[in-house]
Amino acid sequence: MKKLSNRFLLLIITTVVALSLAGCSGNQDNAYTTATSTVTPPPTQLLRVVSTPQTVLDYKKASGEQEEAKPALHVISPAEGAVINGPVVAVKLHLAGDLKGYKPHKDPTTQKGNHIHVILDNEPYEAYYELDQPFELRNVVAGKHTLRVFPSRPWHESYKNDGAFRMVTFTVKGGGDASKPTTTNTGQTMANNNSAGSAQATGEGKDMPASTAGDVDPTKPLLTYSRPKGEYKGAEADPIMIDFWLSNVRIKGAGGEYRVRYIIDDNEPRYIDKWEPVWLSGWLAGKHTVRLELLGPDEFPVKNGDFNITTREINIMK
Ligand SMILES: [Cu+2]
Repeated sequence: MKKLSNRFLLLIITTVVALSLAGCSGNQDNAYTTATSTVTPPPTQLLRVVSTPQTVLDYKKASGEQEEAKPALHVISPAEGAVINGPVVAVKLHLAGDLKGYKPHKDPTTQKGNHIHVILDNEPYEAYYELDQPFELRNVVAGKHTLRVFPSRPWHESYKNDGAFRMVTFTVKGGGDASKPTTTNTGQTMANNNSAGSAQATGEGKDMPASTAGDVDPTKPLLTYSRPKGEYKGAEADPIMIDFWLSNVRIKGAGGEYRVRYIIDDNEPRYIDKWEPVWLSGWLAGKHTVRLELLGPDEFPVKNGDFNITTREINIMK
């Protein structure tokens, strides 16, 4: 919207300059040429789908058979349907399945490593690296909530095998202060709850009303937005990966009737028919919106709470 109005403003300026020059010379064609050559139009962002970047291919090679792991995640706490008194919710996960050496852990030198994506309601995820250390949600507002978790690789691509993804619904009574963000015990923002300034400060695009679950049916088709999120700098800003989780859905490319649609900024919608990451190149510096939708057989977004249409803001610094 902002971009459009900027472009519109530029058009007006160009026209005004052109008309005033036209007034001087009395030759409108000539004047227009002069005016447009002195005003540079804003560059257009032309995104294209590219192959997996070499750095990620190198990562995959280095992680060996872990790429074939089938991690199974279990949510010990909060239990499905739990009613929790007070604004603090302890998250306890148990990782099992065919791990082939897969273990969440942040390498202190590289600050990267396997981790679990933890999503409260439909907020951007937070990373959980050390499962033997506590992960707490603080200042959770009263009401019904969902928690979604799934294992992820160092470059944030999720594992997509059966059992990797879990969702639980729980209710908080006597919850926190909705004018303040919901955070983790380490101070990461889980939900901004519309408190002043913090969305800007974190750059995570968590500027949303007090976070609650909506009416999500775990047995119905569900798209879980995972990436992109937050800020991208330097080499990590190009290409950028779109990644998501699909539940109770067979996508078109696998013989089903569902499609994923994405819209970047105000651009033309594009479609994803395979459940795998999409790498996009050609981003311009600045803020962008990324919208992911799950479309049903009728080509309309599938209603399931508000989770099947998700828009995030990302910030690209170059
Ligand atoms: Cu991640």
